[in-house]
Amino acid sequence: MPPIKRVLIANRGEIALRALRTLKEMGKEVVCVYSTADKEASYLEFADAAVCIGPPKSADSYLNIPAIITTAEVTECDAVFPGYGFLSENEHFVEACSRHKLNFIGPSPEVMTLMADKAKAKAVMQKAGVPTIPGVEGTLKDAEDAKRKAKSVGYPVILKAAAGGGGRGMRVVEDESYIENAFLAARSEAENAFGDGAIYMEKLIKQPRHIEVQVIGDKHGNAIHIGERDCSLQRRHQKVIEEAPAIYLKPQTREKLLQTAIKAVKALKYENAGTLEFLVDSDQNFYFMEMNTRLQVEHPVSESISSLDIIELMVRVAEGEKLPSQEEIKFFGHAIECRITAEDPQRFLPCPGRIKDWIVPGGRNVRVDSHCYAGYIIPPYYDSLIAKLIAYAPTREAAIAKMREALREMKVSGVKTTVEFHAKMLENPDFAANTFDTKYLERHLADMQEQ
Ligand code: MV4
Repeated sequence: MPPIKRVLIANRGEIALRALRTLKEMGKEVVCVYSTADKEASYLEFADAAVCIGPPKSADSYLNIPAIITTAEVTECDAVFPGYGFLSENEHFVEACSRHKLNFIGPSPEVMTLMADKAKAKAVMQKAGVPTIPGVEGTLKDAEDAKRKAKSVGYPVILKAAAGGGGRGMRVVEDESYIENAFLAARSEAENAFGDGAIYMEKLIKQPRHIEVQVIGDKHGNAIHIGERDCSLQRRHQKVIEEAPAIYLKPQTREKLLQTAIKAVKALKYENAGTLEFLVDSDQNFYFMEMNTRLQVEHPVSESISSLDIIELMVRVAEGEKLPSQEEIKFFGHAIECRITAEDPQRFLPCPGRIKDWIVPGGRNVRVDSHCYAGYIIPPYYDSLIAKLIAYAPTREAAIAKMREALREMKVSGVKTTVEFHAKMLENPDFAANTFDTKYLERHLADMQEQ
């Protein structure tokens, strides 16, 4: 693989700016694409070229494969950086890149396709010796099949869409009286959401933690981990706060988890950056859940504790370079990320519009990843993430103190944001004590908002 000269960033917002920074630092040229809704984005000025690829709707711009490939050709790019969301996990896009001799900075379309089918991914992981959630192999034939199999798995069970992720097409079933209706509901929901009604069954893990491992593989069969992240604080399957490392894990569990992740990456011959998601139960058992074949929103917390630039590693791996050895990766300290969104904090409804004041915190080990500025208009067409605030310190306590101060200094007016909500969360005793699970906000949001 020859060195990359010119990269098209097939994304928008904070991650487009994040990628542009590393690429320019590496001496690469950068081409940005944008929709007409994003023509005022300030990062477009930092690119070597910026090309409008269509109207606001994602389907007509950031998801428009012919428009993006054509732009890459016309501007003489030799590589594409996908970011997260949009086309980042679209195997047809990866194949189109390769047909047009564009180096896709990410994994192969084959592994992408495999991991997109959650039931197949689970079977492959099981074969590789990765612990998976107890349940039934493969997908369910019909409601009758679901009923029979739930008996052997034992209630409560959970039904999941094979094409799913993000909780859609998912149903918890407490006892046999609900199983048939739950199966039919899950199947039609999956059918509508993904055009694929395939459903599989697992035992329900109670009060789980969501802990994921950042991995990266190269073209030479090497694989390393960049530690784990705890993403247990979620609302409606949207992550709210992420941390690294996951102090919930006992050191022995952590070591086993990280080695398991590397085993999986090697078995898959996985290339480039990815994340293995696990559920961890109250007895420190961990189970593989899904693999994300892309860079994730929360990658900065892993960068903080490892001093690595994950996008730089992704580019180097795509150029055919060898990864450093695991022993060379050193971890230190604790990092917390707050996802600040332009949302009504009462009901978490998107709140697009013009930002009036934009004052962001700074100082030692405070990182703000954002494409926003005073006067910027948040378009209503895309996700509502306006800034990722990352605090890094030697200990979790010190990182919490740093984040509290950072949030206190953050002043955004003109649109509603979740800054205040995050400030409350960082004062929350359960957060400080690390005694929450993935359902915490579902249970406590109402009383938190009364305070
Ligand atoms: C589970 C589970 C409990 N037991 N599977 C949610 C999204 C999808 N990726 C899988 N999810 C879950 N699967 C078993 N067997 C609980 C969840 C879950 C969850 C997981 C991670 C983070 C937040 C969550 C919120 C609700 C449910």
